[in-house]
Amino acid sequence: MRTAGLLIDTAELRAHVEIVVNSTWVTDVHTHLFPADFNGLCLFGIDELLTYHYLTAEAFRSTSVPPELFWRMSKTDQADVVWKTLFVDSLPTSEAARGVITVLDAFGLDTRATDLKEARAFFNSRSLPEHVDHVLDIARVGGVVMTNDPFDEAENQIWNSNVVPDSRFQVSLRLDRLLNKSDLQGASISEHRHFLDASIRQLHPVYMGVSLPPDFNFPGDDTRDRLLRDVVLPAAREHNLAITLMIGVRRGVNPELREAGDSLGKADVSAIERLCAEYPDVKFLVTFLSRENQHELCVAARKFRNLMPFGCWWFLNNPSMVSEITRERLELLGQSFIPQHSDARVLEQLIYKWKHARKQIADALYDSYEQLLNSGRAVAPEEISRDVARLFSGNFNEWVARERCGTSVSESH
Ligand code: FIX
Ligand code: ZN
Repeated sequence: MRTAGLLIDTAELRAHVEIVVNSTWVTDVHTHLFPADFNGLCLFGIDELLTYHYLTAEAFRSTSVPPELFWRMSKTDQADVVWKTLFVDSLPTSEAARGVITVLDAFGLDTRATDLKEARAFFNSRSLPEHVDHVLDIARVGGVVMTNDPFDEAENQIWNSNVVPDSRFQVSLRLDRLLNKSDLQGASISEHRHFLDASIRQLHPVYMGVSLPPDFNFPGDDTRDRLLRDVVLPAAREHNLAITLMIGVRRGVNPELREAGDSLGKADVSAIERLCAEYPDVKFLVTFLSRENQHELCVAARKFRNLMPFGCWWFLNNPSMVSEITRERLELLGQSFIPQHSDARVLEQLIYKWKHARKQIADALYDSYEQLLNSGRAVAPEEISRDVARLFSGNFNEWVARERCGTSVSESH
């Protein structure tokens, strides 16, 4: 049996897995980030970090400031309330709160500060384009996929001003405003198709995406079904574009909390099985928001090679859940999944979301290699690099490569 060059010592194996997982560049397949030159759409700095909806939801549980007063405050005043409530008056142990600590620490800022003076001065002193480079570098993120809404006026204005986006920011075409309405909104099916084709030609997305409620069904007896069958799926086929489905969100459960007021519900994974079976030539990237759907998603992916599970979304992006889900996926799917996306809305969140995720992914991978070692197969360093490259970018690149049967799709842009 070959042992030369293999990692048979478990301490060495662990150290090696950590080095590879922490140093491999990742493609972040779903974010809400924008490049520096997208004006106000590029969010960064301590006030944006603290007013992230994950944190406002937590602050409302403990502050005496009622939501209607909070929303009338300036962003800096809101950030002060969140800082005092979650970081000064208590310990920031929740995942979202600890995330801010990880970010402050990465920049050498005082994580025990009683006010935000130092942090504000630091972020205000940064040149935004250089700051973007620095953050991507610290987080080891080689590229991010944006969420681009073709129905959004502010964003359209930027696209129509002929901006050339930073090539590290890839486009995804977000179709919530098309697929989550109860009627056709005064346009015909062919007009919707025409609009979608034009958006694809203008923006060159890497995929089309939509978030869906827990009661999403396929086939369905509703407008969404018609739009999927007659507009979105034919466009996916024709342009050879993958479709991303993010399933299980219940919007506006508490509207008073605004963006922080969304919740989740368990969905029906068999709808995805039927979709994948009926459209075997369309590639689907799928994530579910409910913990209860994760195991079924893995099993569905074993049945359909056009189904790629991705990410531990939103309420699942906590170390305990990331650990559980990643282990489940490794056990059921080998390396044929995308372990995480950041869903970052604020630039510096890339630092904490990826640092925290890498820790869980490294632990899960190490355990799987140790089990393999105990079963009789030691792994080689280059095999670990190959696995991590596949998980962090290879699987996604393969999914969005606009190729069918080995031929690249030529499209007139
Ligand atoms: O629908 C989505 O893309 C969600 O990720 C967001 O709407 C959500 O607000 C969020 O930021 C979750 O991480
Ligand atoms: Zn998102």
